[in-house]
Amino acid sequence: MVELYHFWSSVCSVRCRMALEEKGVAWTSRYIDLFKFDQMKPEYLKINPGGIVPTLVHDGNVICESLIINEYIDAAFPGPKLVPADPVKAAHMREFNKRCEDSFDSIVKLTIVNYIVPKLRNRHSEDELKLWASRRPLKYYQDVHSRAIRGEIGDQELAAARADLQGLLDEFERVLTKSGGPWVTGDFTLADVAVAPYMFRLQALGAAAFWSAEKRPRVNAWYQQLAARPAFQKAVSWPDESGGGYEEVGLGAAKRAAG
Ligand SMILES: N[C@@H](CCC(=O)N[C@@H](CS)C(=O)NCC(=O)O)C(=O)O
Repeated sequence: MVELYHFWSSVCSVRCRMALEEKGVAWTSRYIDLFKFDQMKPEYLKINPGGIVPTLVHDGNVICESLIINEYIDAAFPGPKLVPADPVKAAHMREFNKRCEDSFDSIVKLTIVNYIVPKLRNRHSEDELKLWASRRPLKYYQDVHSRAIRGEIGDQELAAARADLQGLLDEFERVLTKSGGPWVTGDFTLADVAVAPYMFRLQALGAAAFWSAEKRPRVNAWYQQLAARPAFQKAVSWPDESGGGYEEVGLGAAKRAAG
C-alpha cells in the first residue's frame, strides 16, 4: 500500500503527487491540513518528526523529504524512468534538484507572507498563530512563521527572495540551452518535477512574467509543455479540502491557468 501524507498547495507535496502520477502509481491520500496544524499532531510527528509534508509510507516503510521520496518512487515502481540511466545526465538532474532546494527558503518567504499568514489570520487569532509558530518542531519554521506574523519579513527581504528565484530561472534557462531541451536534461526527469511546483507557486503569486517569452524563452517553452502534462495538471488540481483556495487571499492565477 502506498500512502502519501500531503497538503493540497504545498510545493513539496505537489512534487510527490506529480511523481506518483507520472509513474502511474495507485496511492491513498492522507491529507494533512497545514491551516489546521495537522502537521503538529502527535500521530503525524511519529512518522515525520519535523512536522512537515510530504511523507510517503510504502508497505509500512516511511520515507521523508520530497526529492528523496521521488527518487524512491522512481526506483520502487515500474513505469517511465524519471532518473536518467546515463550517469552524467543523472548527476546533472541531481545538480538541478539541489539548485531548486537551495531556493526553497525564497519560495517559503514569499509564500508565507503573501498566502499562508493571510489565510491563517482568517482562521485563527493572533495569539493562536504565535503559539503554533513557537510549537513548530523545526527551528527554521519557528523563526520564519514568527517573523512573518510579526511583519518582520519586509520588502527588502522579499525583493531578495524574488532576486534569488530569478537567479534560479537564469540557471534554468542556461541548462535548457545546454541540454537543447525540451526538459532540463533533455528527456523528462525528476529535475523537471522538482522545479514544476515552484513555477506553479510563482504563477499563483503573480510572477509568471519572470519567464515571459522575451525574458527567458526556453523556460517559457518548458512551462507550456509542462502545463500540458496530465500528471502536472492532476498534481496541481488537488482541492483545498478545507476551502478557500488561493482565491481566498486574492491569488489564483495558477489555478486559472491550470484550467
Ligand atoms: N525539505 C522538505 C521540506 C518540506 C516542507 O518544508 N514542507 C512544507 C510545505 S511545502 C511544510 O510542511 N511546512 C510546514 C509548516 O509550515 O508548518 C521536503 O522537500 O520535503
